Amino acid sequence: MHSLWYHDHRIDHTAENTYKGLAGTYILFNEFDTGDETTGFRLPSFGDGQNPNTNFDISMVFNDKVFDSQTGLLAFDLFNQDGILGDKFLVNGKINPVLHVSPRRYRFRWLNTGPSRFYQMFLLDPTNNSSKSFWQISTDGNLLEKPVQVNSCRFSVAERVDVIVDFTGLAGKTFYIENRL
Ligand SMILES: [Cu+2]
Repeated sequence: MHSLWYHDHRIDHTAENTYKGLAGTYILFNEFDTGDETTGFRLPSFGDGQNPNTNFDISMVFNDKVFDSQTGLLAFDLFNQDGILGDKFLVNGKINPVLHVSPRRYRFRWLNTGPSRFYQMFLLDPTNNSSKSFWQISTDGNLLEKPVQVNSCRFSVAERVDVIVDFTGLAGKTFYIENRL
């Protein structure tokens, strides 16, 4: 067990309350997946989870939302039972945020909190429109037996994938995490 999450589960209000942001990540380490890249599987270090100089293990909570064009407030139709597709994409509560990384390996813990959209994420180099490959190391079940090199990851609502992206030798470059579903 590694990348877990929790959210409000009030009956008939789960989607709405999660949509409002009542959700969080819950990370577990053990003697193999230690959070310290000098021990165990040597996955990128978690550090204290804050300091960008020691934290190379980063949770990214993806969701998409609708904002009322008049008020700018979050919109959610309580009577729509068919789901909702947002036109704004958020990571950790911010629309289209930027993450500055060092030219090294990172672990990204990707979670889709929905409420309805499936994602297939690519790491895109906009200068030549190519996608950069990376390593998938888990499904939302657990770590995979071996890392798998992929060009994209697909994950549906409430699912998680952990990936390793190596930015070595890519100083000064920009990449987009792009959903193509
Ligand atoms: Cu749940």
